[in-house]
Amino acid sequence: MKKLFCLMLGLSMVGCTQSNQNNQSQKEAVIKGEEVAILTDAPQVPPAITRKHATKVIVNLETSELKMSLADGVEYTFWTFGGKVPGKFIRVREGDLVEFHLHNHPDSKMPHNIDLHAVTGPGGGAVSSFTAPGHSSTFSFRALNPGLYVYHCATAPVGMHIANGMYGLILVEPKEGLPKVDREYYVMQSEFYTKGAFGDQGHQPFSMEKALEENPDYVVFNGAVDAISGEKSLPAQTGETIRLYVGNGGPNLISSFHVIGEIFDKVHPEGSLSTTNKDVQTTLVPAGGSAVVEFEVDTSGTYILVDHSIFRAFNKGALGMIEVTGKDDKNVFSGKLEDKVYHPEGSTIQNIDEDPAPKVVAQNRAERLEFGKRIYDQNCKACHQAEGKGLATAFPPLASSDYLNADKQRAIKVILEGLEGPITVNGKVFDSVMPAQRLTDEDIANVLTYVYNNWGNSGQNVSPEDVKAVREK
Ligand code: HEC
Ligand SMILES: [Cu+2]
Repeated sequence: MKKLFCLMLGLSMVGCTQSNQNNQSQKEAVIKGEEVAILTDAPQVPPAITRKHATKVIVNLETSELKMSLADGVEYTFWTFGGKVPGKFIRVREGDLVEFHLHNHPDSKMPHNIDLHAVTGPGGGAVSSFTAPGHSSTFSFRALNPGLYVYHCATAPVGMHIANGMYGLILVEPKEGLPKVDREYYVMQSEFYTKGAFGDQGHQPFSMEKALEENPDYVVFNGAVDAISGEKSLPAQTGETIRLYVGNGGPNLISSFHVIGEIFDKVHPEGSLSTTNKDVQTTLVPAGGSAVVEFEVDTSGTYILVDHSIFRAFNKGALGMIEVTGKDDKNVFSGKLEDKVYHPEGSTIQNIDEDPAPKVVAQNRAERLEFGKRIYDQNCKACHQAEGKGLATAFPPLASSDYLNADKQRAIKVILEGLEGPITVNGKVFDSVMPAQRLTDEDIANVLTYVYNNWGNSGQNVSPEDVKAVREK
């Protein structure tokens, strides 16, 4: 009856036929005032929303195409929302009316648009926001459903716009808000497909072939290798609760998101804030999807964020860090209590059995250093860390290493044959195992010359003949 009445009056169907919930958001349609959204670059998240009513929120986002670093020595022309990859984090409240202004920088070569998964409406806003270089488009939408949503460019070829970096997250906070936590961070995984292999230096163009094969060279958090590790690790203090807004821009891969050494106390799977899983080790983040994870950090140390499809983490870049400082809780974790060499009968140093890399021959010293860096990044960095810093008691430093600098022949032998048993490096004892590295004489000469000529080392040079001499001994 009511429906009929509405139709007769020619009123909108929405007001007449839909459920309580929508009646409520209808009530909220009476919006008070307006505000301009604060947008942030990853890993920062805009402040929590404290207002208790819906409002009109104005979002200004600019697309631009910029040459930036994808990895040490590797450049890529990124297409961006807001000048960084991932794009700016947008935070609104359920019921808000979002007035979206998409500006495409005049220097852009491509038109761009935006499809926000938080939008109810055709294309998620894609058609309405299609914008040529040097133009702006405006459209608005009502944030009906709370949750953490991906947005991305949807201009043809869509895959290419996403592969070049055009994605980000928009959080629609539920009306009642989110529980307070000590820290919130924005982490977004994605892949890059380059003409060259992982670590190949210089400017790398996009490879359509590899994108079609879904075989990326890089899988990264926040748009570059090491964007959130080392000096750029996410800081936290023991006893704090951390909330990570995790997105996956894809374009192709699903992430098995995991934090080494932590258990997620809470997961809102697939970005659904109305669903909570507890005590989770690894959560799937689909391409074009998200998850919100929360955990308390009880004891200090480095906690490593990975895609647990683990070759992506250690060989393609999908690795980040949370650096937790503060009081340790020995009741939660003791740390290493004892370390002894374990020698089962007949054990020998293990060989990592793979074919040596194809031979590239350095023509001069500059090339030897350049190729050496590549070998280092691919073969040594996983253990000896960036800039040869080493890791706690597990991997000795190569930076300013007295052990390394004292004896070139011995260093060559370490790489050829591996090393085990106690050694002292810069006054600290390491008692571990380094597997023999299957590298050519040329590669060993390159990597050692690179290491010797960086990070405060002695500046010695190592030639393939030096390596050959040690190998033949
Ligand atoms: C799987 C981890 C791992 C990889 C990969 C690795 N190392 Fe090591 N390396 C170690 C460990 C562990 C030791 C210490 C062994 C011991 O305690 O006897 C070591 C020791 C050394 C040392 C002597 C100690 C020092 O700090 O000067 C040198 C030199 C060295 N590695 C160079 C390299 C180079 C160059 C590469 C790459 C071609 C490489 N390592 C790859 C784990 C690794
Ligand atoms: Cu685009």
